[in-house]
Amino acid sequence: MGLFDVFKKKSNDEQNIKDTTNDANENQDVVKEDEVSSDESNSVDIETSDDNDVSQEKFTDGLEKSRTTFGDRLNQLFANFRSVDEEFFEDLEDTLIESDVGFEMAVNLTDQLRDEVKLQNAKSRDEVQNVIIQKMINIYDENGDDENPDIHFASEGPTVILFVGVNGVGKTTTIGKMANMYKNAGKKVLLAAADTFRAGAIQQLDEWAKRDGVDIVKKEEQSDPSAVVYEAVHKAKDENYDILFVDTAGRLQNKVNLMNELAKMKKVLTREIPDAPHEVLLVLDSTTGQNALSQAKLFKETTAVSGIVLTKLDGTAKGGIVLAIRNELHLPVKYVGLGEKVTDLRKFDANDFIYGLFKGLIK
Ligand SMILES: Nc1nc2c(ncn2[C@@H]2O[C@H](COP(=O)(O)OP(=O)(O)OP(=O)(O)O)[C@@H](O)[C@H]2O)c(=O)[nH]1
Ligand SMILES: [Mg+2]
Repeated sequence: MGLFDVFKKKSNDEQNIKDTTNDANENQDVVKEDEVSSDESNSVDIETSDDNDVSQEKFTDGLEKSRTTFGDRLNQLFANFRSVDEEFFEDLEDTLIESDVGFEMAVNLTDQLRDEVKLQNAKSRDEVQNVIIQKMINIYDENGDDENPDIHFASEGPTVILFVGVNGVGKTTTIGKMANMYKNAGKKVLLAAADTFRAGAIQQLDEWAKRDGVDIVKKEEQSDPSAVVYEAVHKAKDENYDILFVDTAGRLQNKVNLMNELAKMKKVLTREIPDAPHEVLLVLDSTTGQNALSQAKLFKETTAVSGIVLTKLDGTAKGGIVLAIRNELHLPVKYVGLGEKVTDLRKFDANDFIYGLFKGLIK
């Protein structure tokens, strides 16, 4: 059994999923949905920048805070390095826990590193540091082999992307950013304001539509979200839109309502476009750390999530959550939010991310 099988088993066995929406224990009623269809052969790669170096620079700039704090802690650990003794490994474990890679992972990773350091007979600070960095990069790479970080596009007709997640994580903002990105890439973009629940939500998306110069389907507050989706998917088909982004409510009266609402929206979509939605992107706020992971587990149980958008990575020391997501959820992080501005969205690139986290550490 490999390291991550151990993590997976342990987290399945032991992790208590906390409910972060209103109603914790009612998900038995929720309809389990079919897998999200995907057409990998037709995936389109949208670059956020023409130039890779520039893109990486922006990425690492955005990660500055996350990197600095996580990196600072690791640097501090190595600055205090005297020898590879038990105290060092305890400090390492604490550092990993604080960066939110997850408790299980921090403990297991430290165990693995203990063995690896012994195996490679690493003694000096630089040797130990290199072993640790290399190991973390290997683990990250290994575990993402079967994950596709690209957006799946419909083979023909509109691609429908549904955004889900609890309130305040950044769904609407991400749609605003992504709509802009795809519009600039020459796509015909339509937004559906299917969060009819929260006061101001429709207006918020409407403002993004105006700012981005894209079209929107909206109805009055409290109207049936599925009616909005119905109208939007018809419009998208009839008027040959390339992409339909559906904004959903982060909070309803309770979790069952929320999940049922999502199921209903999907039913309306599939009636019009059988393989829709082509993506269900779960938006997670990285500043909530392990809580984000619990939310993800909950959504994954009830909705066929196809990928993650990790927001607010600009404001957190908890960059380790990316490792936790990969290891515990096996869902690809597709995009990351690095700020509130329209340009603060990046396609997730694992190497850039690792580089961002460890930049300055490798001498
Ligand atoms: N710093 C930072 N702030 C972000 C990012 N993404 C979103 N935000 C902010 O987070 C707040 C909530 O974002 P929304 O897009 O309204 O979140 P939501 O998920 O649509 O929330 P509900 O509609 O209430 O469910 C806003 O103030 C956004 O500007 C990000 O990547 N970085
Ligand atoms: Mg919203």
